[in-house]
Amino acid sequence: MAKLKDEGISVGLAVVIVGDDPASRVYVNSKKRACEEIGIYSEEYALKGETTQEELIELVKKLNEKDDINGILVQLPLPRHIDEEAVINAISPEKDVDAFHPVNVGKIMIGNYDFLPCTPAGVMELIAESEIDLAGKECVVVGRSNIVGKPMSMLLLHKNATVTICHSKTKNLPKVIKRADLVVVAVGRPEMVTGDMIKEGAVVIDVGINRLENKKLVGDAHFESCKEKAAAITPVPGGVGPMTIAMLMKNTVKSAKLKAGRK
Ligand code: L34
Repeated sequence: MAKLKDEGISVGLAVVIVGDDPASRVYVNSKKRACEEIGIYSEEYALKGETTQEELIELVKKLNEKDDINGILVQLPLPRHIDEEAVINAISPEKDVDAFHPVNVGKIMIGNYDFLPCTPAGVMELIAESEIDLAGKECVVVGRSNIVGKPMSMLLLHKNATVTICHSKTKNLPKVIKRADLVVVAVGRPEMVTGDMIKEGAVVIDVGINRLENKKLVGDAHFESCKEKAAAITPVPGGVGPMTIAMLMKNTVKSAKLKAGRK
């Protein structure tokens, strides 16, 4: 960051949160803290739950024009009366550090992109750091959300994996998971993948974050039973979640660099 400052590049992130979802509050606070730690200027816009879609889009448009802001993050989920797609579409693709805008989604499909969505990017970083070679590997992604499952599958494909995407209509899910060399679970169902479902020596990446009634935080994989058979497994908490935040920082810095390059 000091090097960027020397080059006259400053980095700024706007974080927008609507309503008072407790989990969103925790994540947004972590994002702001990460900005502080690495020297990114950040602004928080905490809007009331009753905020209208028009008001939110108005704010996004204002942030699109703001010169000291390189990244705009509208924390999801939004209250039900707001159309998330309309809000995402309003974000300038150059400031879309979540990579949710259709322009950025399209670029990822083609494989020539500026930003990757933070959670799948964090997973790829963990895989690379663990020196796992994906070429020709059987990868099973459980969950097909626009935020995780779909882009995740595309990134694995870019690394030459053979990718299977599973969802609620998939027949015999345990059988599909069993053939995976690497399984990514992102469905939001506490501990649904158990040790008996995975292949010996598989890699398990757990994207789920579920808070149980006793306040305990668990993933979509049953850690204790999977750990016995897996070659590697990500814990919850302390696995994919913090990587998501790290990748947001990376995207925001990249956005500032790209802007400097365009000048
Ligand atoms: N726009 N909305 C937008 N961008 C995102 O990238 C997100 N996401 C998801 C929800 N909505 C979003 C996040 O930031 C999920 N997510 C996220 C970020 C951080 C963590 C979890 C999810 C995280 O730091 N998890 C901690 C535990 C935190 C706790 O105590 O609840 C962990 O160690 O996993």
